[in-house]
Amino acid sequence: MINVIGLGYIGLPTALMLAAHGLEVIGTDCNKELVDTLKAGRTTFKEEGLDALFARAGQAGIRFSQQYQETDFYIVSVPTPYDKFSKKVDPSYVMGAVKDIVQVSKPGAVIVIESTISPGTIDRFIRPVITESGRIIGEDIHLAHAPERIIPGNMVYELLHNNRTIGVDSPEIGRKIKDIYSRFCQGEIVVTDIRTAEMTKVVENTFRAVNIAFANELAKICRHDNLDVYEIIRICNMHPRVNILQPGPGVGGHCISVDPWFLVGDYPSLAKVIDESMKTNDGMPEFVLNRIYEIMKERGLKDLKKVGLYGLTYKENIDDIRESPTLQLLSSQRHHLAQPLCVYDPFIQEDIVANQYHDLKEFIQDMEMVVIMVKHDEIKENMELLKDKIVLDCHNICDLQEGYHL
Ligand code: SAJ
Repeated sequence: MINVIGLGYIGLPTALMLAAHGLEVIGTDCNKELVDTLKAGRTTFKEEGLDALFARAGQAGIRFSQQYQETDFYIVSVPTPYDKFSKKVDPSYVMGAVKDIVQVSKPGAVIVIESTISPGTIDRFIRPVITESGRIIGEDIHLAHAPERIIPGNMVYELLHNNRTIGVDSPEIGRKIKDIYSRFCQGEIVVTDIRTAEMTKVVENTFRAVNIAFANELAKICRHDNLDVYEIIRICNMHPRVNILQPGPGVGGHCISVDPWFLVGDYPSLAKVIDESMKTNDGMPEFVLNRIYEIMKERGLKDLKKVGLYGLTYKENIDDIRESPTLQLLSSQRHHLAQPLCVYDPFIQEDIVANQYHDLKEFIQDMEMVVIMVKHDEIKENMELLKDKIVLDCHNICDLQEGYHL
């Protein structure tokens, strides 16, 4: 039996996928409300294909509990927040989970940590937790790191098709873990050591963050000279060895906007390009805010209540607002003591910010200027609503005659 600890964005789909592929699974989470919701037959967030997978796993007999189970295989996918000031990962949830597992685990149990951790976390924080409990690593308990790689918005597909990395202390445990993930994973599964697995995960997200920062910097350079950054990137990407990502209003989510900071936090005198890149990305919401003020001045707009931000989530077609560029922009605006801009997002039903709308038509009708912060399909399908509005398109999705770009 597999006990999946932590049923959030990663743990839940992983637990469901394992159960749907014939393994006995119990999902554990300390949040009673979350466990009750799952037991009542409802998923806890929106994701393409998740409800269908939930139904399959339910038929296969998946169970949910607040209790850790006595078994010999654990997957840990609890949150790893980071400290904004020290830029270091907070491993306390992972440490807590491992501490609780060793109280109940069977001899020789395997603990696979899927949560993203900074390189060295297992040696520095997790191994001591096990040693202090009196258990011997490699005999009573085996540790592994199999970092998750699935992208919100396409998680179910990527769980099935992405390649995976498994970091272990011994090839034998690597084979055992590989057998389990192979039940559903159609990608290649690489077995390596734990330090390498920790590093690869953070490096993958850092690569993407640096590439996006490069695109954002190009957007600023092109703005300075009134050049079309999208056309320039499109043409450059026709070169066989160039692949530049897209500029945007900021980088959100709990991965690309967080993980690279672990390297800056741990190697401050070495991670220079990464540090600058993260600062560039973090500066984008403020850049958009200045663009808004600039356009308002040019068009003679005075009333901030007539300026609306379309989109609150950190990216398109999902309901996750963690580190969202729109929230960052609103927070910058608060520093300027300005009246808050209006906001609308089809994926956010509850009121989480001031001046929030819940109906697209009403929102656009009330605005003179609309800023596209998130490229949800909804706005792409309703472009005609924007025809008499001043539009600042931060994603190059509108066919703008007279609109504005980043
Ligand atoms: N973004 C841009 N320009 C782009 C692409 C993205 O500005 O060209 C912005 C998005 O709008 C968003 C942010 O970057 O605000 C992050 O979005 P994302 O789609 O790039 O990535 P995440 O954070 O949703 O998921 C990433 C993925 N990592 C990589 O692709 C290397 C995913 O595979 C990881 O599993 C995930 O992080 C994670 O959990 O670590």
